[in-house]
Amino acid sequence: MPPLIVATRNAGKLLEFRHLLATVPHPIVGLEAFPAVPAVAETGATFTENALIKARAVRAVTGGWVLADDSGLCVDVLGGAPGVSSARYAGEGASDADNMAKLLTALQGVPPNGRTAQFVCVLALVTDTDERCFTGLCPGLVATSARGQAGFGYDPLFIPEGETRTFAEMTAAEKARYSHRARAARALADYLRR
Ligand code: ITT
Repeated sequence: MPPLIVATRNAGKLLEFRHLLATVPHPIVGLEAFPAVPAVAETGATFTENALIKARAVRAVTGGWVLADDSGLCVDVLGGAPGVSSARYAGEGASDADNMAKLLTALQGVPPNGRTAQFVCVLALVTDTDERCFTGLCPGLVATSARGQAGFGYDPLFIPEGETRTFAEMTAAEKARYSHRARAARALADYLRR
């Protein structure tokens, strides 16, 4: 089985993929094995467009089977922001802490029941013969302050539906019961096993 090259520079995502795709019949390889791969500009207007842009760019350099993830947090009262701009919500090169601080400020005064949001993950798989996307969604609420140390990105602020803890207060296996990435990865894994 050809290796699956995971086209991400986000260490938190790569760690989750190693866990979520542990049973697929392909070795999982990160971008550290391909230093020639340049940074890719995410110029698309949707998660699907950006996932395909990243996967195609890495396939053009590596020639291998490539999996790319575009994901983000869409907050209802903010009209879906930060959405596809989640990684750079507080500006180019912003840290997770900067992005969370901006989100908390944007939601100042919004009561808990008005803080509905969903995490979205689109996975693009590009192979010799195929281009295919898999989507996963996770509804929940944005907390009023950051809680927990685990995970990455907005995890300390996101409480998935049916829980009282944030993603950052969960183990990787607990987060995978709910997460947008786990849902998309399950659809991908089913496809790869077929
Ligand atoms: P790559 O493009 O290299 O994969 P990135 O971090 O720039 O890395 P995205 O453009 O897809 O990735 O941005 C997604 C952002 O959304 C990410 O930086 C997080 O801030 C947030 N995000 C996505 N999934 C998340 C998750 O499971 N938990 C917390 N935050 C998440």
